Amino acid sequence: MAKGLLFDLDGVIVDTAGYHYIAWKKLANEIGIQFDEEFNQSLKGISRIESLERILVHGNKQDSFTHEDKQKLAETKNSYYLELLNNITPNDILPGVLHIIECAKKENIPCAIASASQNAPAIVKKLGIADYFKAIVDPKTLKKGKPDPEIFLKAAELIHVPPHMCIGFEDAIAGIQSLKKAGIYAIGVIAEGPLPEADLQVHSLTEIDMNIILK
Ligand code: B16
Ligand code: MG
Repeated sequence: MAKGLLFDLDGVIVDTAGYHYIAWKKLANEIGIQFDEEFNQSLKGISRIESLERILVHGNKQDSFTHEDKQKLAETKNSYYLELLNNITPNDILPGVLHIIECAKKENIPCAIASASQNAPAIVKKLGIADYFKAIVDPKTLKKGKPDPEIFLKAAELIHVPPHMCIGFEDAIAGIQSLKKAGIYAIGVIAEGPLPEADLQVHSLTEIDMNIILK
């Protein structure tokens, strides 16, 4: 069935959402904005600068900072996040992921990462699985983030597989919408609420039958 596998990172391969939350919360507190874990859910799959914009709107401070201020705030958040990433080891790879990428490797099915995170190459390296991925999309090269289809179309292009012959794995609503607009079969990994727009929903990648996916 699939000739290429496209993976989101946070929430699919590793759970870094908690680290993003701690880092954003620290920054938000410094500028007098409070937000809870429920609001943090709405930042899943959303780029760093767009996440900051949403936090500023949430705190009614959207007009309080210049473009340069916002760039600095985003950099500060990332420095907090990078400190937390030091804790990541291969033990943090989510269940089922290794089995899927190992099967894909054996069958010569290329895999790519389509993450909004500019830290994706460093995270994949820390997890010890960089060699399983033929390509990692650089989100800085994209015009639009998820839910626009651009990131998954780019990932398919980088592994030279037509989108309709790829399968994508995503945990965010915006990511599922991106996959569907790109014409890619979407497997939704449910963490909180359901992902009704996905073609298939699972609670864990251990539920994936690789015989069905690859044959
Ligand atoms: P960075 P994904 C996304 O990862 C996260 O879900 C989102 O919370 C984060 O803001 C975004 O990456 C950007 O991350 O600040 O590291 O560039 O789910 O697209 O893998
Ligand atoms: Mg995600």
